[in-house]
Amino acid sequence: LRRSHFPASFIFGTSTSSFQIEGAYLDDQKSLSNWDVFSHIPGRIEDASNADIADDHYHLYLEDVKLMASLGVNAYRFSISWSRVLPRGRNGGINSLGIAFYNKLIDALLLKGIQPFITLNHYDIPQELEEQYGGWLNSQIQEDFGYFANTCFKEFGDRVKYWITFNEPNIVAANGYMAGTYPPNRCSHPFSNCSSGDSSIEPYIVAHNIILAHATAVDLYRLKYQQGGSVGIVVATDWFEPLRNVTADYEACQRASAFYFSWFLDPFVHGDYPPEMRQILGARLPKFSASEKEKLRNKLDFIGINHYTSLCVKDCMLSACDVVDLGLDAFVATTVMPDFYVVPRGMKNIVMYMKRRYNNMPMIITENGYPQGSYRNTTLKELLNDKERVEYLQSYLSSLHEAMRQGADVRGYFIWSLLDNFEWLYGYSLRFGIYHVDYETQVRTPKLSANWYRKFLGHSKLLIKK
Ligand code: GCO
Repeated sequence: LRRSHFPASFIFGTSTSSFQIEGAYLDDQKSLSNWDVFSHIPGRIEDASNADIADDHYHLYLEDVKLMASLGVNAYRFSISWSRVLPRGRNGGINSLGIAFYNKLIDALLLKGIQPFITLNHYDIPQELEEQYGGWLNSQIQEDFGYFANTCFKEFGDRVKYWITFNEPNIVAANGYMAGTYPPNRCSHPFSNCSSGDSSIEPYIVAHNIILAHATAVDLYRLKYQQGGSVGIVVATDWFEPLRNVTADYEACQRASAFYFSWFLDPFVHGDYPPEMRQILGARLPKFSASEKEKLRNKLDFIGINHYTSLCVKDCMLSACDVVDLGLDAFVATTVMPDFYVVPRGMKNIVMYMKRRYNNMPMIITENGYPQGSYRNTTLKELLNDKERVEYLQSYLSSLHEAMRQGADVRGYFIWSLLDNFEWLYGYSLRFGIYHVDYETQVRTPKLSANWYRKFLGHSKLLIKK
């Protein structure tokens, strides 16, 4: 497979997020985010680390832009730290120092011919919003998010043409309010490590607010500005395969997809939550009023797909959130990350599913990547020689290409991630970068995969190790 098999205008990039790479967690008047606070609670992060410094990208961004330029990518997806731009939310004024940082980053990218793709919200929100009124549980956040989005459109929109409102809101709702593992750690299992919460309704309230907040932001973008760009949302996807070749398992896959990601897409295309969810959840699922349905209509310019793995599903005929019974041993454990299996055909399958269900709306693969871990005592040499990652990326790209040959309207592909970084609950113990980061010295070193991507994209100069 070659670069030339994809359209010339195809977007090839790398992805990151603010919390995972920026560090500088208190610099230049930034306030604490919910993830800053959470990661400092003992016992929450696997390796007892935090993202106070992370990749120090806040100070090293110029070097990181150079890395991207040397790869030959034409796009970069990154997120804006809400607490850097609006440390006190809507009431405290715009932090010009935060704005200046993103302006410098955007200008440096454009100078190298790299299109900025901005994610407005990639998990982290100002802690103050959580404390003031309960964050995503409160409909007030719709307006706060609108204010934040509007600030970004106003400050950056003259140069930025691709916007993503939310990254993986399905994970925010599920991990924050169902499993209770991400902030604000709400759930109703007495045995787990979460504070109070009601998993039978809260995830759905949170989702409702996020979906309406997306529509609010898109309305602002389209009605207030004529910036000529597009706005999408990014969902986390797994491809679900039936464990047995029986109808019950096929239906279980349908339910799994509905509850996992169609939850956040159906409302914008079909005007309501997936039928499977409405049927199973009944009154637990909030309803869209007639005017809200109107507001949601046609509010996506593209669908962002984060795709890494596939899972097997077995029907278990239980309650709503238990419909996904994962036959985990059905795929051979292939990576260091739990539930992460290498199943290239999943890429084509998920894209074809989206094509069918959403009338072939433009799609962008906003994340695809491969973890390395220090569970296995990995040496620097092994980490740099990441042939498994190269094989993974090649095989998933081929699978994506097959979907495109079958008519799927895919516009771009981003590798997660440019750099090793703070991998949420795993801290620094999992490494997704195509550049290795030494967290003591902040030295970035290209892995085999960086050289592969660069060759694939058509740059010929070799990246020399420092
Ligand atoms: C996301 C993802 C990323 C992860 C990546 C690897 O929210 O988009 O969680 O931030 O780092 O998916 O797990």
